[in-house]
Amino acid sequence: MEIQMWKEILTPYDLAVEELQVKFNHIIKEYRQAGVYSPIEQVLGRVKSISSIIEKAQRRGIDIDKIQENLFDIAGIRLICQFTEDIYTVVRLIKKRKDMTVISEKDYIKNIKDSGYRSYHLIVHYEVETVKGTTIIPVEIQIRTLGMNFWAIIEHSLQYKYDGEIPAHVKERLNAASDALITLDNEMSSIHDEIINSQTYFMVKANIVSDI
Ligand code: 0O2
Repeated sequence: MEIQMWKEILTPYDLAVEELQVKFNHIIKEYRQAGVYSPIEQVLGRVKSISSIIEKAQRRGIDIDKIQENLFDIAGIRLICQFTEDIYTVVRLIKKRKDMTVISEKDYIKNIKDSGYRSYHLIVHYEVETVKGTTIIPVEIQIRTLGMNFWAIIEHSLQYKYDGEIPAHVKERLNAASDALITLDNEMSSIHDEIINSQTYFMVKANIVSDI
C-alpha cells in the first residue's frame, strides 16, 4: 500500500488520539482546579506505526484491506493512575460518558497474564469528524498504575531485545518483579486515603490548585 494511502487511513485515528488526550487531560485539570485528587495521573497516546500494523496483521493472518475492521488498537490511549482503585474509578468514569461507547473490556489485573502483565483494557468506539465526513474509530484505552506501567515498559523493551523469545531465567525475574509490584500496589492502596488527603492538603496549602 502506498504511503499516501496509509496517511489517509490513519488521519482519523490520529484525530481520535489527539482529541481523547485533550479530553482526558481536561479531566485531570477539572479535578485539580476543584482541589480534588485526580484518579488519572498522566495521559499518553499514540497511533500504531505502519510497520507495527503490518507486522500485527501478518501475525494474525489479517488481510491488509481488512485491517480497519479487525485491528482495534491502531489508536491507543494509556491512562496512568497512582492506585489500583483509581483504575476502576476511571473505568466507571469512561462508561458514563456519552462521547465514547465501550465495546469490550479485559481486566488483566484480576486475570494477570502468564507473562506477569497487569492492566485494564477497554476498546471504545469514538466518533470523529474529518473533511471526508464522520467516522467511528475503535480506540484501545489501557489503564494502569505507575507500577504496572513501569513493569510493562521494561518487559516490552525486553521483548524487542530478545525478538519475542525472552530467556527463561529473565522471565523468572520478570515474574518476580511483577509479584513485587503487586505487593507494592497493595501496600500503596492500604495508605490510599492518607496519601490522597495529604496531596489535597499540599495543593491547597501551596495555593497551586488553580495554577495546575
Ligand atoms: P504495542 O506496541 O504496545 O501496541 P495481542 O495484541 O495479539 O497480544 P489483543 O487481544 O489484541 O492481543 O490485545 P491484548 O492482549 O488485550 O493487549 C494488546 C496490548 O496490550 C499490546 O499491544 C501491549 O500494549 C499490551 N500487552 C498485552 N500483553 C502484554 C504483555 O505481556 N507485556 C507487555 N509489555 N504488554 C502487553 P501490542 O500490539 O502487543 O504492542
